[in-house]
Amino acid sequence: MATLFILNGPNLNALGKREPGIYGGQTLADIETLCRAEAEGLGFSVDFRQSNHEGVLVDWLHEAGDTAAGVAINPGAYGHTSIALHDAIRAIHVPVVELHLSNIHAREEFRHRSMIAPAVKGVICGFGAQSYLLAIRALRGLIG
Ligand code: CA2
Repeated sequence: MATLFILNGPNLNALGKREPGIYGGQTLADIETLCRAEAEGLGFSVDFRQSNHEGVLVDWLHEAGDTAAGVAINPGAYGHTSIALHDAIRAIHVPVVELHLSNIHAREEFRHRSMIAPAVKGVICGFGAQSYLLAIRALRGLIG
């Protein structure tokens, strides 16, 4: 069974504990459960990971390039800053979809820019936990 990597960046381990008005009340474990059900229904297995460290996310993208069918990434705040994540996505040859829980364009100006958006196949934001499920469906279409 082909595997989707679902990667999560800094502070997403704190979901459900604070800021429910912005990010929803679900924990990352709740979102992982939803992603597994969605992906398995589409014939994929899921490797779901979170790190607060930029270099770890870079390593996981490289690993995905060797072993995964596609990647959905919520880069957290590194999406706004990280040339390293941009380069890592450009370096791999599997489809990558960027996602955010919140609508980053409706928030502070510093969240409007995504450094990785030019390197990914597409961007989904603003749908809460549903953003993850939409990203999985987008990958299904990209992988064919
Ligand atoms: O909307 C998203 O998914 C974000 O990627 C979430 C990031 C934020 O920096 C991005 O701009 C948009 C934040 C991750 C979670 O941060 C928390 C902060 C307080 C309480 C719980 C989580």
